[in-house]
Amino acid sequence: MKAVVFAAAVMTSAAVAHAGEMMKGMDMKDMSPSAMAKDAKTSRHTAKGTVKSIDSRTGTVTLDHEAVKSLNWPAMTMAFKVQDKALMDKLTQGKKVEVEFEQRGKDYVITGAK
Ligand SMILES: [Cu+2]
Repeated sequence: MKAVVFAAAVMTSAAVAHAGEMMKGMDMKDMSPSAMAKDAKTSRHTAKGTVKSIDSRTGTVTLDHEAVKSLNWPAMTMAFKVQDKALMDKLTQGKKVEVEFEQRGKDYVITGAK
């Protein structure tokens, strides 16, 4: 019983560490070559996910999103910039959304949501 609880705890912390890695991966280090090539030009992507938190001061939202095939991203939780305030207002905490986003430099910017 103890061993099972321990294993579950290890798995949970590993998952958290992995999420952290994925966030760093956003800085291009861990991206596969094909994903990097796609990132070189501005292209649009869509992601389905749930709004986890909103920071209106920095204009970012954190999404728990499903895999994004066009970027070779696995499902993860990460922060996105939001293009403008009107769009920001559509993103409420806990809402399930489908967002359209694009890469601008190091940022991923949400340009549309439904
Ligand atoms: Cu992501």
